[in-house]
Amino acid sequence: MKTWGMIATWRMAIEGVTLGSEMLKNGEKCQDALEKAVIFVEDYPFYKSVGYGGLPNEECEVELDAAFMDGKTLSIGAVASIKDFKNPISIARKLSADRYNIFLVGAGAESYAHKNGFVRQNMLTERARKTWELRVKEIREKNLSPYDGHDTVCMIAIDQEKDMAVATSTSGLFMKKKGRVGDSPVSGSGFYVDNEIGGAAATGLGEDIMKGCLSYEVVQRMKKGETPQKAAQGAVDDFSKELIKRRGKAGEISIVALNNRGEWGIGTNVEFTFCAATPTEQPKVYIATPVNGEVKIEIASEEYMRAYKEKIQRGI
Ligand code: SD4
Repeated sequence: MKTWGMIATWRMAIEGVTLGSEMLKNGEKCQDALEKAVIFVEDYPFYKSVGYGGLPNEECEVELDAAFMDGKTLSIGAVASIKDFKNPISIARKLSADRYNIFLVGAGAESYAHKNGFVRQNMLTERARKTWELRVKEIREKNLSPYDGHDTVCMIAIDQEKDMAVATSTSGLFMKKKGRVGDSPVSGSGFYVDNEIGGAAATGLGEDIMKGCLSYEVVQRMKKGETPQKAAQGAVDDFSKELIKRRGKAGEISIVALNNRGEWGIGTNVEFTFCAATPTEQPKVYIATPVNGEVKIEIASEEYMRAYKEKIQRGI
């Protein structure tokens, strides 16, 4: 049997992974499977940290970051702080075909998207605006830290021809400063993939993930022969300790990894959900919980899935 595989961050990726894994099973390319899978997440209004319905910055604008990398050619395309375009992942993928100007930000990214016919859309939903208003009120009344509510969708895939790719898409940190960019569109930090080894992608506090170039680090650990699980968990543990030693604290960090044999693994320093599919595993949601230096990985129960759905659609 020819192998293929897909892994993605967070529960929100399951419908996309289901779509993408069908394509991989049918022999389609990993790049197409990833783009289609990420578009599903971007378009779904109740996923509040990616694409349409993503949570806004402190000025109530939805600024999005996305990246795409091809493991065969090492081509990269990325956009950051882009506003009012429906599918940032497709813009990032298109940029990855270019020789120069592969990472565009803000007005430059918007102008490129406009000239290349990408669909414009106001990405701020009524629901996201209400959430923003509530948060502003809470911050004022309870003196809370505004930075919270994040979840990037990151997906890595290998197809039957053993080609690999990775894609990320996010609205970044809720209440971020205008123009703030996290790790998700930054090569080596938010994502990395090399057909000859494997790929990794990160979610969590971008400010900390970037300090350790963690996706590249995981790929290099796999290059030395570590399994995706050992590489990802080892990189997260070692770097979290390093951050604590030098700075007194470490942000939330979770990483998904897939090697070029289609084996997957994850690393995390907080409870984290992810989705995976291979020829022998139906697309599933898993819950990873760090306990005493180990990570427990369980399949999400039907009750968990029901409660999640109810929670994301609940009135605000
Ligand atoms: C960022 N890493 O912009 C992203 C946010 C995220 O789970 O993934 N949060 O820093």
